Amino acid sequence: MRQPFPPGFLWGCATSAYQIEGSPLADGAGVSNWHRFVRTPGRVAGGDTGDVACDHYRRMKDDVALMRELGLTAYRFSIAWGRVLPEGRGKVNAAGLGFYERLVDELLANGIQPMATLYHWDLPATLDDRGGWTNPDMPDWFADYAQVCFKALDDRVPLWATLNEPWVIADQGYMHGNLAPGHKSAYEAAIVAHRLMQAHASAVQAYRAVGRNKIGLVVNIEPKHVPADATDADRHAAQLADAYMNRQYLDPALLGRYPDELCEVFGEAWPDWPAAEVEALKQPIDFLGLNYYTRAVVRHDAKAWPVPVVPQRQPGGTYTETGWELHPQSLADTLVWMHERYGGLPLYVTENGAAFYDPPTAINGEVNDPLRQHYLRTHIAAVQDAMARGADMRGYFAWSLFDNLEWALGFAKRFGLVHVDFQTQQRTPKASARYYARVIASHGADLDLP
Ligand code: PNW
Repeated sequence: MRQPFPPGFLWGCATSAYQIEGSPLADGAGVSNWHRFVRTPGRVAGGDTGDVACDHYRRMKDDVALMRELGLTAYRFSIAWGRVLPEGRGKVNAAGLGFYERLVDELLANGIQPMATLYHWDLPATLDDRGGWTNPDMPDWFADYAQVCFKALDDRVPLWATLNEPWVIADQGYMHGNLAPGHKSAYEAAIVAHRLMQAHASAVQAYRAVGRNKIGLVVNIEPKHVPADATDADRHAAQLADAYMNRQYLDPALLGRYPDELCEVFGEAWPDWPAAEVEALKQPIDFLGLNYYTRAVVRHDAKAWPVPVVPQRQPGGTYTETGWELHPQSLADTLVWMHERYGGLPLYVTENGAAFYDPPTAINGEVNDPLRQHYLRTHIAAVQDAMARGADMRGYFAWSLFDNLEWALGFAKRFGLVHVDFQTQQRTPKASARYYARVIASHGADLDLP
């Protein structure tokens, strides 16, 4: 027997501003770090940009109608900081803020609960020019921006997330440099990690002063396994990888400390943060959001940096087009781990999905994506498994509503439940969207594949 989903459990899809909106400079918006990054030769596959993307900024009403057609009860989107504050701070741009007010009103009018993420990687360029997330003033600037959003929207937005995936921001933006701003410095990454958590904590504090709903943090967790013939070196390296990717942000936010292993991971680049500063990172939050895609089976490799591990491909494993192994059991295990380690907080799966390219068939324009349906079915079942094991699950958001700009990978990697023809902007719900609609209609009682 399957665990029934609790009443009020939310069924949603997730997106982010730069990946779908297009019109990046419309109505007085400021230039963002991503607007610049996509214009730096060699940064994004195919030279793709978010200049048009899914043109959601102009098609928002139709897109919400489509969400309603699919039966979504919730929608997770992000607010572009530079639309609200073109200079990053100071003057509020009412027209930019107005877009999100209209979006939220439209969602509510269609019975869809909004979850707003304040930061999903698009930083005003003026702040990037001041050192971006390395700047010690960033936490205050972020809290000021958050405050503007709370004041305008908290009467209508029941769920807020501060940051999307701080690990990706620090690791891919400042350590390895494949995402904006494209820096490669362990020194910067260590500082950025801390500033991000300070920003999160400051925004939560600001929320307590003015907000009346719920606020939480969204992290991506990737469990680290070792192969059956693991050595001590493999096991130790896996533990470092787990500290770096999975505990570096949650431990300070919820336990008020950093994992000890970070000193070893960062070496001399790890600053000796004052204890009081670290404790202040712990601010009570109302929920945790988990973005889960895959696990990794890792081996020690001294050449890898900053954590001496390399992932091992599993013979017989199923891999998506981003090279991620399909492993739903690890979603259940991760949710139970979060539940047990971080005090039984309400949990949402805030992203979960897979890139498979399924071209519309010429005959009837349908997009048949059996692998994505299988992915959804097995991962939603994993959420039930986690509930049976005690996790306090409140909702599930598929990534993503649309095929969209997959950051540095461009438009070629398609995560959407809805296919987007980027020439015509035609939206075609894939078979997985129809499947998900059926799951929602049965409130998760019917997960059978067609
Ligand atoms: C997430 N990793 O990114 C983001 O929140 C989305 O914007 C993105 O489109 C989606 O997942 C699919 O990639 C991630 O390297 C990027 O582990 C990288 C990793 C994880 C998540």
